Amino acid sequence: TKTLKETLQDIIPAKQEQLKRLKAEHGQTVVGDVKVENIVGGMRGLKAMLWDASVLDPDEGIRFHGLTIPDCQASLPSAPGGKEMTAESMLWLLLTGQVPSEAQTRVLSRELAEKGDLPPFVRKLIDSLPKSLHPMTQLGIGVAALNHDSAFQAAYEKGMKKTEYWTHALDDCIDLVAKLPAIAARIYRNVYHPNNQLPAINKDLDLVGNYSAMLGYGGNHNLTEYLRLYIAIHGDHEGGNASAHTAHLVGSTLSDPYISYAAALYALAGPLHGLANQEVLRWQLAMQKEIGDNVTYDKIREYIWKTLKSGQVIPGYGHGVLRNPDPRFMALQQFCDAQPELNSSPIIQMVKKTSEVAPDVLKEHGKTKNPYPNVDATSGCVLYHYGLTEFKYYTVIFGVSRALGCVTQLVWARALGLPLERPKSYSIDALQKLAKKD
Ligand code: CMX
Repeated sequence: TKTLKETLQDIIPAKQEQLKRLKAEHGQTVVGDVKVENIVGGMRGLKAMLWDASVLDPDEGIRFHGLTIPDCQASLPSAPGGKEMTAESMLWLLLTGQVPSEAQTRVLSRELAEKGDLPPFVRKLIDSLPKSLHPMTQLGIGVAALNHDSAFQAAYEKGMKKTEYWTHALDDCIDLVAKLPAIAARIYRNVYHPNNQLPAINKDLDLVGNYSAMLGYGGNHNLTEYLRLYIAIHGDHEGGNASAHTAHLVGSTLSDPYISYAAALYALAGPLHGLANQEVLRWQLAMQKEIGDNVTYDKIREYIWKTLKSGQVIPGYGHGVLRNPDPRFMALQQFCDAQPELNSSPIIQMVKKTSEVAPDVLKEHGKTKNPYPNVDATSGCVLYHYGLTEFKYYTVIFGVSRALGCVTQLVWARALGLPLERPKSYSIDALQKLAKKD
């Protein structure tokens, strides 16, 4: 049974060769146009990044190395006693393009558990932060501080060769993924349950099993399973989303994986990106409060219009790329549908009813290119139902997950020797001049 590093060692040379040939033989091939609207429109639709691990089709949603979410659910190993795919099996798939065996997943789980404890100074640092500091800000601080022990940075200082970049990046990336649950759970404990003891990491548990236990929900099998699914499917969403792109950009300066991912976390912390799952719950609870017990489609419709007329977006709806309901939303809905307890929960019923009404309202409103729910429309409400009600914390869980894709990107960028990312910019005047020539 090969380890993750050995598997990568086998795969990397052929990919390096493929890229070298592509550059040499097709470097001048034109693959698209750049329009003024791309430049002034946040580069939407501009295909200008290299990313192998996942592709986001506007209509059918995400595929991880060609596998849809249902394919992954059917083929990626689960934790002992569970059914949902584990975070480490998703990480293996993203990094290698291969479905790991159960034995390989267990070896990786153990490695992550063995590396999961935080250095004492990081514990102290997190404990010193004010409770009122947003949990996402705290997460970024904890992750950035781990670069104290970065193997990549230490090797760079000693003058490592380019061909060695990826192995040191991989060591840091595995260490980072391993330590994220302990940082994230410590923040949760400090901010919301200061009297709770944090349990020791169990070497026989998977990454998310340990995370759930450290959050204080280890006894809740269903929530732990939900977290496994949540963390696996939020892991990667191709290369251009704000968090993945940030990790890639910062990593391209040869910043080590810890500080590259800390930067990505602050992109995730924006309300148009990962913070939306916090916003959805705030919005759905305000809706619940206003509507009261007698929830009807008409009342939900009215509430949506009220939000739109006050100039706000409907959180959990729309997407920069997707043009259909998000399959991640559907996977989480299916998880709810399979459990009568969740199905009868008032907040989950309200989310479902909202998703049946909102697309028509948004179509009539006529602005958003995608009137359908994205994953954030439902993700937080299930946590809320299970008693994890502190919604300012929700994006931290997304932050534990998104590392899977970002570290994959960092390892491969170093393995392929990708250069510093440095696009060229235009001024408005220069664009105007170009447009006049047309
Ligand atoms: N409610 C109301 N208006 C919306 C909307 C929504 N959910 N989604 C888009 N619009 C509006 C935009 O604000 C924009 O209006 P203006 O022309 O006045 O600026 C117009 O529709 C066109 O936007 P778009 O091209 O459809 O969407 P973008 O690619 O610019 O933005 C996104 C995508 C996700 C930021 C946007 O749909 C949004 O704000 N959604 C709500 C927040 C959200 O759910 N974010 C989570 C996304 C998933 C993730 O990254 O985690």
